[in-house]
Amino acid sequence: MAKPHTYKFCFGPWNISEGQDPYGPPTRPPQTFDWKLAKLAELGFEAMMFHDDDAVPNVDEKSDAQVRAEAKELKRKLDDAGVAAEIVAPRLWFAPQTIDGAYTSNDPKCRQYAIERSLRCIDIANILGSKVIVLWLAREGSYIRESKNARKCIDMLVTAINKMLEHDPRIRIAIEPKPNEPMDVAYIPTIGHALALANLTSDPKRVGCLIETAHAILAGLDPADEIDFACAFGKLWSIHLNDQNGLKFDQDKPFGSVNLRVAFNQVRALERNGYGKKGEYVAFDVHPFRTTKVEHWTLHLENSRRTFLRLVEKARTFPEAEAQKLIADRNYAALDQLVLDHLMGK
Ligand code: XUL
Ligand code: MN
Repeated sequence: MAKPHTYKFCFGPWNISEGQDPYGPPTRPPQTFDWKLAKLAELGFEAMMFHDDDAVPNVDEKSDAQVRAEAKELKRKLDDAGVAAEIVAPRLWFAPQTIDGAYTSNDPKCRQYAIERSLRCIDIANILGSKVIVLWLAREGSYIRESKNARKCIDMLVTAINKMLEHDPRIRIAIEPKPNEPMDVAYIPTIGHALALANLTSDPKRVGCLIETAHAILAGLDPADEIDFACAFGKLWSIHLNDQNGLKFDQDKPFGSVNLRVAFNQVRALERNGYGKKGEYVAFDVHPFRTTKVEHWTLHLENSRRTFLRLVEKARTFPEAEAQKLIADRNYAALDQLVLDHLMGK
């Protein structure tokens, strides 16, 4: 029997966050990037994920030469720590130019800004040795539907992605859909939308997706089914595992924290699709609770990995033959209990 593969894990500097929310200030003092990198390496995670300005702070204020020099400096740091750069994502929701959207802004100058920033993000990714650009299309949608022409916006998204594909013939783009927040309604809310959009671009095979558990739940979908759908196209290039308690704000809770069975089914889907065998990482896009003390600051990350690995064991020891018998007999009540008993342990 083939040896079961081991997974490689990853998180971003933003996942060691300070606890601010729309109603209150930070509850923990900020830590330096170097501290976060050291922590990641100490915890035995294999890679870090980046926004362009996590890699090169204040990227908009810097010349191309400066951006390259700083990216090279970061690459040296990562090599010294033995940590890979998983992905780089342009932060297209923070600058004044992206107030009314980035690629789909009604202002052509702002759309141009978003495209230029994305091309720079690719240059940074190349220096860091990362082959995937993640696009969380945060502000591509509307608060007021009449404010934008959604049909034109789809063309604008395609134009922007084509520019990126043209800029670098090797880079791949993984779209991370989310149905809402910060927008009321997003143009690319699900994996189906992301992969359909990929087909409109100039090189569909280089446009895939990243699934985030919380985002799928916010869309009213089961993240395990989203995983199987993306994998049927060979297009799941990264994953943000976390958890979400229903239709609320994006909670980014530790993996499995709300619904262990939904988490189990995501792990099963990853296992049956051989996720990770082509070098893909398991990333945890999780945040500490606001109440977290400084000395417990990385527990949400360690716990997410621990839960993931325990669920891998549960997936690999699932009584498959017994389950198949119950499926053949259409005895789904017994199958339901078989799953629960397996998860709870005897
Ligand atoms: C937002 C989100 C982002 C992306 C990266 O909800 O998940 O952190 O993962 O831009
Ligand atoms: Mn995410």
